[in-house]
Amino acid sequence: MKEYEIYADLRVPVNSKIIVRLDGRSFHSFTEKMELEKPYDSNFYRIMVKVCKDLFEEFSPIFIYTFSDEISILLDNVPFNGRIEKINSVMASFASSSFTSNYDGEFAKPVAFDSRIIPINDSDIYDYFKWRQDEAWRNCVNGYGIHFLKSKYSSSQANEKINGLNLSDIHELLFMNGINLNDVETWKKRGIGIYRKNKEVKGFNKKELKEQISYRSYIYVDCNLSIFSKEFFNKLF
Ligand SMILES: Nc1nc2c(ncn2[C@@H]2O[C@H](COP(=O)(O)OP(=O)(O)OP(=O)(O)O)[C@@H](O)[C@H]2O)c(=O)[nH]1
Ligand SMILES: [Mg+2]
Repeated sequence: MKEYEIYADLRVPVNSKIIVRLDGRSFHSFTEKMELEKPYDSNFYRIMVKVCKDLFEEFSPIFIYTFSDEISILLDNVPFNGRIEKINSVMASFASSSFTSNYDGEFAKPVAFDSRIIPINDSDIYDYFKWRQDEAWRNCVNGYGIHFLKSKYSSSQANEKINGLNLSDIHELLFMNGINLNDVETWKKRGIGIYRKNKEVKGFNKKELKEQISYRSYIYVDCNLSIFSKEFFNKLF
């Protein structure tokens, strides 16, 4: 019967980098049902960051980027010999379990993440994350925009109104009504990055009988990301 497992041998090349992108399934209705704060729920983000840290510890990626209900994981050591079914299913279920175990409260039904694999050349990594960060910004402007319009109009009127506006129109509309997106926290506008950083550790060299400084890496959660640049990624690998 083994020959029926026709997708089991699908692999990505193990000597290349890949990005795995996870996305919460039907999180629009999940967040509605759980009555999460709009447009940003700090506790939801705290849990998404915890999921990212769990993923970081388990799969040792180079970089993880998250905003809204999505997580992009950049890996240079492709796990599971590059087996696509295995990578997608394990990563998605790992994230779902982490999310569930870190959430305080009962769900109406189990949560799930979907997963896709994007093989990527070094030269395209910046473009990929720039694309997602631009999306985080669009998400932020639209999120604040629709939240504001829904406070003034019915849901359908608000949706109709926002569809006729571009990003700078929404920015302007918010500004005229006392909401300055420049003052909004950076993580809402640019997403959150998780990567390794070095910290100084002071020790004592017993042989040479003197103080010694060494460096130890730790997982850093960057809630104050700059707008992505090529240099940012050059420093990561
Ligand atoms: N209230 C609230 N909702 C959020 C927050 N972050 C994400 N969401 C919701 O998560 C949704 C994510 O969008 P999508 O991934 O495009 O839609 P989805 O419903 O998850 O559908 P699929 O991904 O296609 O299964 C957004 O539309 C929001 O409704 C938050 O901080 N607060
Ligand atoms: Mg989703």
